[in-house]
Amino acid sequence: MKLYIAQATCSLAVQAVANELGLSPELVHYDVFGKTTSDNADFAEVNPLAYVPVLELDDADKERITETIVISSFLADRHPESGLIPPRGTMERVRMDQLLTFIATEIAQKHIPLMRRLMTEEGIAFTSRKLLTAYAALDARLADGRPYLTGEQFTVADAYVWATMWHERSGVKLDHLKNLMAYVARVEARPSAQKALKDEAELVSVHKARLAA
Ligand SMILES: N[C@@H](CCC(=O)N[C@@H](CS)C(=O)NCC(=O)O)C(=O)O
Repeated sequence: MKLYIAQATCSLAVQAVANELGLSPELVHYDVFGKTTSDNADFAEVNPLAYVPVLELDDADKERITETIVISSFLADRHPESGLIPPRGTMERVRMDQLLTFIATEIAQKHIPLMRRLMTEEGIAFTSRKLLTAYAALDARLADGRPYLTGEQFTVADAYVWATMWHERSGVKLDHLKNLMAYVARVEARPSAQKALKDEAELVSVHKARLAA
C-alpha cells in the first residue's frame, strides 16, 4: 500500500493507525504549498481534490481511498483484534462513527480556515468559539479519568484528535482544558505516534533535499 501524507496534517492520524496495526505502507510526501510529491507523482492525478490522506491499495486496479475517517476505519476494520474500532452494526460503532464525524467537522475542518488566515474578525470569533466548545466536550468526556476518549482502549478517534491538535496554529487557547492536554500528551507518547512523527520528518527532509538539489 502507498499512503500519501503532508506535513503536520490529518494524514498523521492514518500513519498512527497504520503503526498501531504494524502496517508499513510506502509513504509519499505531498507538499501542499509547492504541490510536488516526494516520488514525483502528479498529485492532481492522485487526488483531483488535492488533499491528503490518500491510500493506494495493492490490488490490480491500484484503487485509491480518500477521507481520513474512511481510510482509518478501513484499516482498523481489517484488524478487528486490534480493538482500534468497534465492529460495524453495533451501537458502539454508531457512537464511534458519530465521534469521528464530530472530530472531522467540528474540529479538523474548523481549524483550516483559521490556520490559513482566511477569515474575517467575526469569522475568527465564531469559529474559535465552535472549536472551544468542541474541545471542551472532549475534555468533559475525559473528566472521569479515562485514558482515551472511549475508555481504556486507544482507538482511531484518539489518533484523529491527536493528529489535528492545531490550536496553536489557529490561535485557539486550550491550556485550561487540563484533561484534554494530559490526554494529548498520553497519545503523543505512544510508539505509534512517535513513529509517525519520525517517519514524516525524515520523508519531508528527503523531499526538501531532493527539491534543493
Ligand atoms: N475531507 C478530507 C479533508 C482532508 C484535508 O483537509 N486535508 C488537508 C490536510 S489536513 C490537505 O491535504 N490540504 C491541502 C490543501 O487543501 O491544499 C478528509 O477528511 O480527509
